[in-house]
Amino acid sequence: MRIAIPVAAAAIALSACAASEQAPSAPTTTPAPQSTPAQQGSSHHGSGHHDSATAETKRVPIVDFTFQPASLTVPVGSTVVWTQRDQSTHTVDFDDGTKSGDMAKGDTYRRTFTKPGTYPYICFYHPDMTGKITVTG
Ligand SMILES: [Cu+2]
Repeated sequence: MRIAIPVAAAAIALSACAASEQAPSAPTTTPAPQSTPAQQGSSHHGSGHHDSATAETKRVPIVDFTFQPASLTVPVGSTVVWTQRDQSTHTVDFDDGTKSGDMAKGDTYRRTFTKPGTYPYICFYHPDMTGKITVTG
């Protein structure tokens, strides 16, 4: 009679009730030597959010005399790649003076945006072809 009780308790502890049964006898308060949250957490506080949005590479095909999309927003540091898919020659001419030069079909032009701001551009040959890159900091 006295033997049956501890055997039953052990069986239960090993199966369903393991978590609650082990709580009192669980290892003491320093179980995780691998990561030290205090170190990482405190040194990284007060400077806003995480590191700013990750720079991306975005593609803007030039198709049917349009930039697709005509308006694009990217985080600072991003690169935009225009791919010319029309038979007609096009350009990407920014208001700030940065120009792609003539782009024939199949040509690509890329620009990396290192400062936040708004960067409108047009096609030299087709002034109604307009686009805009918005760079967020
Ligand atoms: Cu054009």
